[in-house]
Amino acid sequence: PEQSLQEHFDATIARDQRVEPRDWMPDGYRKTLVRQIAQHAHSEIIGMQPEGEWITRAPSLRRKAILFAKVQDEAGHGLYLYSAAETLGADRADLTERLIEGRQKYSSIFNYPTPTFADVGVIGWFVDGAAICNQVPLCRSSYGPYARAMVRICKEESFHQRQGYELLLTMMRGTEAQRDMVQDAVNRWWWPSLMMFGPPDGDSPNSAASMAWKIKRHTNDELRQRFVDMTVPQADKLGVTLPDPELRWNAERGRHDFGTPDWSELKRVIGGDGPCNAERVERRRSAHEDGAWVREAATAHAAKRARRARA
Ligand code: FAQ
Repeated sequence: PEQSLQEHFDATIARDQRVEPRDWMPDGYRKTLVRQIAQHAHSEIIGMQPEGEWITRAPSLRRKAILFAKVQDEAGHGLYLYSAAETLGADRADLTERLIEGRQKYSSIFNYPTPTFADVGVIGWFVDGAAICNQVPLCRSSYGPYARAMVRICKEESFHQRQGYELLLTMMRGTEAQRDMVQDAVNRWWWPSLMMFGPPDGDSPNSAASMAWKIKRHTNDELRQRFVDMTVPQADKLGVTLPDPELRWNAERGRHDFGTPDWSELKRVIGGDGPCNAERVERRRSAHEDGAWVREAATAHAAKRARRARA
């Protein structure tokens, strides 16, 4: 009976145990997981583009090899996450359709341009840093396949974060022009990085249910605060200024106070009207269409092998 299934699910959550694909789960739980995991997967795949543009223009073989490895990791993260969504009954081809038709979201952060190589460093430092803050707690998410995927993803993100920071340290030891390039990239990426954590708690319709289900372990504002506290000393060490005149240590709270992001900008970018939204989705669409022959050939090959196995 439905009642005891619900009770069993509630007890699993209350005991901090994992929900697994074959367990009964409420429809809302399944829906919200498919939504979040699919958005997360799409973000990884779209997130290959801003930095990927620099692979052919990286300033040395070493930087090219690092960047190649990083962008390839992101493809891998997207694939684990699509697989996690499939354990909930979602279909990967359908999720891809939804992305390229603009019916499913991906992170706002990937709709900003990367005009200089310092952007590669700042993406590693800020964007992967924010991803780590947000995703380490997701290793304890209540849904087993999602939580387990996060373990490996977080290890790789931490390599990504360090390569970005190390790249910036190198540029800061370079010429005046290189230092200016780093500061300019920091100025452009700081506020969009704070927006990655989502709207403020009072304006986050999904948080209450996701926290009760232990899909999310912390609120958007809590994780944003952690990111600021983690990043300020790193900025000092690097010798750059974070572009927020209200940013200061608050000894009473034992945390930093900081200014308010422009939430209307986040709304606009999520709504499709950021600097690069159209370009990102168009590129994903054309890559998908260009790959049609590979999918057809793989399907035909699998069918042939299955026929042979039966014969
Ligand atoms: N961009 O009620 P909430 C990476 C949407 S890391 C776009 O607060 P929720 C690694 C939200 O979906 C980036 N949309 O929602 C990498 C919802 O819309 P819906 C990906 C946003 O889910 C690094 C509505 O606004 N990370 O890729 C954003 O409770 C470098 C209301 O918001 C993840 O996806 C946004 N910034 O909290 C790759 C982490 N914020 O669905 C390459 C997993 C909110 O109702 C290079 N996801 N929205 O139509 C999460 O932790 C959560 O989903 C949040 C949003 C925190 C993002």
